[in-house]
Amino acid sequence: MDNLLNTVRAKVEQGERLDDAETLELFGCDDLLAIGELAALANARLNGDTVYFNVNRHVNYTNLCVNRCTFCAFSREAGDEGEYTLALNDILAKAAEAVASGATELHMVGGLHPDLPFDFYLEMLAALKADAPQLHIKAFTAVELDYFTQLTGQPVEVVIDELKGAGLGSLPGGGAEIFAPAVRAKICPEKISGARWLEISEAVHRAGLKSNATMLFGHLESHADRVDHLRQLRQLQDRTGGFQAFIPLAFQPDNTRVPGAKGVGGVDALKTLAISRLYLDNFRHIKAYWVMLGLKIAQVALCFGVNDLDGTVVEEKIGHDAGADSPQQLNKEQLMTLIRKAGKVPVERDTLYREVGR
Ligand code: V47
Ligand code: SF4
Repeated sequence: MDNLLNTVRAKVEQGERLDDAETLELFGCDDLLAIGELAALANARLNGDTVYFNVNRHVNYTNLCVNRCTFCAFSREAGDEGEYTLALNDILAKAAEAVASGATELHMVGGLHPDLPFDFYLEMLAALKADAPQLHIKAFTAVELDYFTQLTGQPVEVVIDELKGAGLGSLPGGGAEIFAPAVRAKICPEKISGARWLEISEAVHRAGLKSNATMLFGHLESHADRVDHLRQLRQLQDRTGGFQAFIPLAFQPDNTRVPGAKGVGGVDALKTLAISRLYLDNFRHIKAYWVMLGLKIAQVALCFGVNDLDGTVVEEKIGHDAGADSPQQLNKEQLMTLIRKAGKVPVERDTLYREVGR
């Protein structure tokens, strides 16, 4: 292990890439503090002491979904208890609240609704842009974009152009899950393949929009599956440079149908965040999504290579339906205190990582 850690240290110091075998070995290494220190070093070179956050609001417009991923406690079928679809006026009211609270971003994703036409999404974007032009709309995962191609019969490039024309600003990173087909077949058999997720992300970047990338971890995947996932993201980022942030999402097991899955402990979460920082040398931002990690682990992650804490969120359903015990929202002062108490400098950013305030 000392050999491994010395090799990784030399590579970090010289700005060289980790290879897949080294990265797999790191997942098996018990020296969490050494891995974290190396990740912190790699992060400091890119971002110094700065930790970003934003003031945003999540809106999940519907939980009806024609896919029934076994890890998802959020989705419902028509007629199920708790199913909902927000009316356009409800969505506009939430956007107005977001503006009043100083938000710069609306983060909108939903289930694959069985009946809503593609025009609904275009109208939603146009109405939001008309009502709240100051909000950046980060919306729709690659999974939803693929669904829109099925609804319209149009290629994804056309779907992206229409969404962009209606006001879409960028894409969040959901739907990536874990690319390994054998695991995908168990946790999300109806979802698009990892290859299609990557293809759509590439089309998004070619259209001039930024997006994020996620990895759902702590269910049935192996360490090798995680490395495979990271490898494919690093390769695509080499081609496009269109990813802004990588967000490892810690699996929440309650109310899900993943057999035997227990969720993620703090050591695994911190190690996965740190290794992501070390391997993904072409991602400037590694985000600790406090909703899934819990506030304490998200704060400690700031000393393990992480430089972004996401946002104020306000109303979160996907993680909380699956048992996340984090709060529903944080205000700006709480986020800044968390960051300061980790010895870092909080910087409010907009969606495109421009400074809003320091
Ligand atoms: O794609 C679903 C995940 C994602 C569970 O881009 C679960 O800035 C844990 O992508 N346990 C949606 N995770 C959330 C997401 C996201 C969140 C914050 C910021 C950004 C960003 C993106 O949530 C889904 C899926 O991977 N998810 N169920 C669960 N039980
Ligand atoms: Fe539907 Fe997304 Fe939940 Fe899968 S993760 S069931 S696609 S809402």
